[in-house]
Amino acid sequence: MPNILLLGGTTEASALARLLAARGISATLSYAGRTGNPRAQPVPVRVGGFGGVAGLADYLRDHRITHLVDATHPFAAQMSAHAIAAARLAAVPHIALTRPPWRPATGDRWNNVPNIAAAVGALAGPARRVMLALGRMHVDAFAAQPQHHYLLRFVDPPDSRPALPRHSLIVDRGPFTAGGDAQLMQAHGIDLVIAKNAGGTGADAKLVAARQLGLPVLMIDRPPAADRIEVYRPEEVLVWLAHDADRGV
Ligand code: 3Y8
Ligand code: NAP
Repeated sequence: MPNILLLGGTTEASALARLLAARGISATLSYAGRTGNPRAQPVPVRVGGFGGVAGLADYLRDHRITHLVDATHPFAAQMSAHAIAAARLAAVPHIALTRPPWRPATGDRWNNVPNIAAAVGALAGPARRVMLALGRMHVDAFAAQPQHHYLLRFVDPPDSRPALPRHSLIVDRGPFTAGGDAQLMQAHGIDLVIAKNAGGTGADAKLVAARQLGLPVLMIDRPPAADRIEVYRPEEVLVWLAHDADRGV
């Protein structure tokens, strides 16, 4: 009988959890514990780190996990690297459920940068009104460009005031809508949007809104892809599981 560990925190992970629950396939969804009240799931949930590669390999053995599905975010590079290493150590089949990177469409005004530090560097110059839709984890890096007014959007209220002298803070969780994001950008007089190339449908509203308003986007490219099997749709994970079952795993 399969017993899946699903590393979650994304729309695709939640969609796969629903498919597994509907088929009565045993699965546990794992959150890092980054947000206060993560979405409820139709399968058992565990929250918090595993304690590195060794901790995850122990978890796989101790809980008799038969398949490891990494459905974390494309920028969760450390978790994904640990998943590959721990699956190998524990000899557990591993697959990544991810989403293709966004590609610019007609009318998009993108400027691609390789990482957060390069995005900060690209902000040198006169004050602008910048929508920083990166969540809470990377905000402090932008204190190096304090001249701008930043519109911040966090999932949870921050424990301390963000270290940016001029900012507005929205506490809201996605998925968002293009209409809602366009209204937000106009209300705050935004003239530049900064986004991570997360891919998927839960965070692309701001890109559609920026296109509609003719605003430039500073797009942060995702870390280089790891050497692993990748699928883009939850149904493909079920095919992969069935294939393993045929091989009598
Ligand atoms: C804790 C679990 C689901 C998953 C929903 C998706 C869609 C809505 C849009 C903007 C961009 C951002 C951020 C975002 C979106 C989905 C998805 C997605 C982007 C939750 C969740 C967890 C997280 C972690 C969170 C990070 C943050 C990133 C906010 C739950 C709500 C900016 C990513 O300390 C923090 O505030 C941490 C924030 C990590 C920053 C980052 O580094 O990217 N995601 N987001 C997961 C865990 O503990 O393991 O609370 O329910 C999940 C979702 N957030 O089940 O329906 O993309 O799948 N998440 C980005 O795209 O750049 C918001 O504001 O426009
Ligand atoms: P990260 O930097 O790659 O991981 C840092 C450490 O956090 C990992 O080594 C691991 O700790 C722990 N961790 C990460 N994901 C975990 C999970 N699903 N279950 C248990 N432990 C986890 O990851 P991150 O960028 O902080 O992202 C954290 C979580 O937020 C991920 O689950 C990711 O999917 C989610 N996220 C979602 C979005 C989105 O837009 N949907 C964006 C970013 C992040 P140990 O080393 O102790 O095991």
